[in-house]
Amino acid sequence: MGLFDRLTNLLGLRKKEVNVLVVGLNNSGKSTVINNFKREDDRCIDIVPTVGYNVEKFSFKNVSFTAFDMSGHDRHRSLWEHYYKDCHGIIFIIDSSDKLRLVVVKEELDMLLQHPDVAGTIFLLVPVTGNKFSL
Ligand SMILES: Nc1nc2c(ncn2[C@@H]2O[C@H](COP(=O)(O)OP(=O)(O)O)[C@@H](O)[C@H]2O)c(=O)[nH]1
Ligand SMILES: [Mg+2]
Repeated sequence: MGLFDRLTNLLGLRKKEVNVLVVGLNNSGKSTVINNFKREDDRCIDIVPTVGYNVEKFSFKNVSFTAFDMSGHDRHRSLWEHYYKDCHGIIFIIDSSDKLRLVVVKEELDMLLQHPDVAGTIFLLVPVTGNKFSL
Protein backbone atom coordinates (compact mmCIF):
# COMPACT_ATOMS: atom_id res chain seq x y z
CA MET A 1 0.00 0.00 0.00
CA GLY A 2 1.37 3.41 -0.95
CA LEU A 3 2.20 6.30 1.35
CA PHE A 4 -0.86 8.40 0.52
CA ASP A 5 -3.10 5.31 0.54
CA ARG A 6 -2.01 4.86 4.13
CA LEU A 7 -2.57 8.51 4.94
CA THR A 8 -6.02 8.67 3.33
CA ASN A 9 -6.97 5.42 5.10
CA LEU A 10 -5.81 6.82 8.44
CA LEU A 11 -7.77 10.00 7.84
CA GLY A 12 -10.74 7.84 6.89
CA LEU A 13 -11.31 9.99 3.78
CA ARG A 14 -13.44 12.22 5.98
CA LYS A 15 -11.52 15.32 5.03
CA LYS A 16 -11.49 16.53 1.48
CA GLU A 17 -8.63 18.94 2.02
CA VAL A 18 -5.66 17.77 3.99
CA ASN A 19 -2.53 19.61 5.09
CA VAL A 20 0.57 17.49 5.50
CA LEU A 21 3.89 18.58 6.89
CA VAL A 22 6.90 16.86 5.34
CA VAL A 23 10.02 17.01 7.51
CA GLY A 24 13.38 15.26 7.83
CA LEU A 25 17.04 16.21 7.56
CA ASN A 26 18.33 18.14 4.55
CA ASN A 27 19.09 15.90 1.57
CA SER A 28 16.95 13.04 2.91
CA GLY A 29 14.67 13.02 -0.16
CA LYS A 30 11.63 15.02 1.02
CA SER A 31 11.17 17.11 -2.14
CA THR A 32 11.81 14.05 -4.33
CA VAL A 33 9.12 12.02 -2.53
CA ILE A 34 6.58 14.86 -2.88
CA ASN A 35 7.49 15.37 -6.53
CA ASN A 36 6.63 11.73 -7.17
CA PHE A 37 3.09 12.25 -5.93
CA LYS A 38 2.40 15.07 -8.36
CA ARG A 39 0.86 14.44 -11.78
CA GLU A 40 3.54 13.67 -14.33
CA ASP A 41 2.95 17.01 -16.11
CA ASP A 42 3.36 18.98 -12.88
CA ARG A 43 6.60 17.36 -11.75
CA CYS A 44 9.83 19.35 -11.44
CA ILE A 45 12.67 18.06 -13.54
CA ASP A 46 15.35 19.45 -11.23
CA ILE A 47 14.90 19.33 -7.48
CA VAL A 48 16.85 22.13 -5.83
CA PRO A 49 17.64 22.39 -2.10
CA THR A 50 14.64 23.85 -0.26
CA VAL A 51 15.18 27.16 1.52
CA GLY A 52 12.59 27.77 4.25
CA TYR A 53 9.74 25.72 2.80
CA ASN A 54 7.78 25.06 -0.40
CA VAL A 55 4.04 24.52 -0.67
CA GLU A 56 3.04 21.76 -3.09
CA LYS A 57 -0.50 20.72 -4.05
CA PHE A 58 -1.73 17.46 -5.51
CA SER A 59 -4.82 15.27 -5.39
CA PHE A 60 -5.17 11.62 -4.49
CA LYS A 61 -8.47 9.69 -4.43
CA ASN A 62 -10.61 12.86 -4.35
CA VAL A 63 -8.59 14.29 -1.48
CA SER A 64 -6.65 17.51 -2.10
CA PHE A 65 -3.34 17.47 -0.36
CA THR A 66 -1.36 20.60 0.49
CA ALA A 67 2.14 19.49 1.42
CA PHE A 68 4.41 21.83 3.33
CA ASP A 69 7.84 20.69 2.20
CA MET A 70 10.08 22.02 4.94
CA SER A 71 13.78 22.70 4.64
CA GLY A 72 15.75 20.17 6.68
CA HIS A 73 18.83 22.34 7.01
CA ASP A 74 19.82 22.68 10.67
CA ARG A 75 19.29 26.45 10.62
CA HIS A 76 15.73 26.02 9.29
CA ARG A 77 14.55 23.10 11.46
CA SER A 78 13.21 25.47 14.13
CA LEU A 79 10.51 26.44 11.59
CA TRP A 80 8.90 22.98 11.70
CA GLU A 81 7.17 23.38 15.05
CA HIS A 82 5.15 26.40 13.87
CA TYR A 83 3.24 24.09 11.49
CA TYR A 84 2.54 21.13 13.83
CA LYS A 85 -0.71 22.56 15.13
CA ASP A 86 -2.40 23.18 11.78
CA CYS A 87 -1.42 20.04 9.91
CA HIS A 88 -3.53 16.85 9.76
CA GLY A 89 -0.52 14.62 9.28
CA ILE A 90 3.26 14.71 9.53
CA ILE A 91 5.56 12.69 7.27
CA PHE A 92 9.12 12.26 8.51
CA ILE A 93 11.52 11.18 5.76
CA ILE A 94 14.73 9.36 6.70
CA ASP A 95 17.61 8.57 4.35
CA SER A 96 18.50 5.21 5.86
CA SER A 97 21.77 5.07 3.90
CA ASP A 98 22.98 8.24 5.69
CA LYS A 99 24.23 6.24 8.68
CA LEU A 100 26.41 9.06 10.05
CA ARG A 101 23.42 11.31 10.62
CA LEU A 102 21.02 8.70 12.05
CA VAL A 103 21.91 10.02 15.50
CA VAL A 104 20.78 13.52 14.39
CA VAL A 105 17.59 11.97 12.98
CA LYS A 106 16.90 10.42 16.39
CA GLU A 107 17.40 13.76 18.16
CA GLU A 108 15.04 15.56 15.77
CA LEU A 109 12.47 12.76 15.92
CA ASP A 110 12.56 12.69 19.74
CA MET A 111 12.05 16.47 19.87
CA LEU A 112 9.19 16.31 17.37
CA LEU A 113 7.40 13.46 19.17
CA GLN A 114 7.69 15.26 22.52
CA HIS A 115 6.23 18.49 21.16
CA PRO A 116 2.80 19.21 22.70
CA ASP A 117 1.32 20.28 19.34
CA VAL A 118 2.09 16.87 17.80
CA ALA A 119 -0.13 14.89 20.19
CA GLY A 120 -2.95 13.25 18.22
CA THR A 121 -1.53 14.12 14.80
CA ILE A 122 -1.27 11.28 12.29
CA PHE A 123 2.40 10.47 11.89
CA LEU A 124 4.20 8.48 9.19
CA LEU A 125 7.87 7.57 9.23
CA VAL A 126 9.23 6.95 5.74
CA PRO A 127 12.67 5.37 5.31
CA VAL A 128 14.21 6.10 1.91
CA THR A 129 17.04 3.75 0.93
CA GLY A 130 20.04 4.65 -1.20
CA ASN A 131 18.58 3.08 -4.32
CA LYS A 132 14.83 3.32 -4.21
CA PHE A 133 11.92 4.51 -2.13
CA SER A 134 10.45 2.04 0.32
CA LEU A 135 6.96 3.51 0.29
N1 LIG B 1 19.70 7.31 -4.80
C1 LIG B 1 18.67 8.02 -4.36
N2 LIG B 1 18.78 9.36 -4.40
C2 LIG B 1 17.73 10.08 -3.95
C3 LIG B 1 16.55 9.48 -3.46
N3 LIG B 1 15.71 10.47 -3.07
C4 LIG B 1 16.33 11.62 -3.31
N4 LIG B 1 17.54 11.41 -3.86
C5 LIG B 1 18.53 12.42 -4.24
O1 LIG B 1 18.99 13.02 -3.04
C6 LIG B 1 19.18 14.41 -3.22
C7 LIG B 1 18.37 15.20 -2.21
O2 LIG B 1 16.98 15.02 -2.47
P1 LIG B 1 15.92 16.12 -2.07
O3 LIG B 1 14.59 15.58 -2.48
O4 LIG B 1 16.30 17.47 -2.58
O5 LIG B 1 16.07 16.11 -0.48
P2 LIG B 1 15.44 17.12 0.59
O6 LIG B 1 16.54 18.07 0.95
O7 LIG B 1 15.10 16.25 1.76
O8 LIG B 1 14.24 17.77 -0.02
C8 LIG B 1 18.79 14.73 -4.67
O9 LIG B 1 19.98 14.77 -5.44
C9 LIG B 1 17.92 13.54 -5.07
O10 LIG B 1 18.00 13.27 -6.45
C10 LIG B 1 16.47 8.04 -3.44
O11 LIG B 1 15.51 7.43 -3.01
N5 LIG B 1 17.57 7.38 -3.90
MG1 LIG C 1 13.82 19.80 -0.30
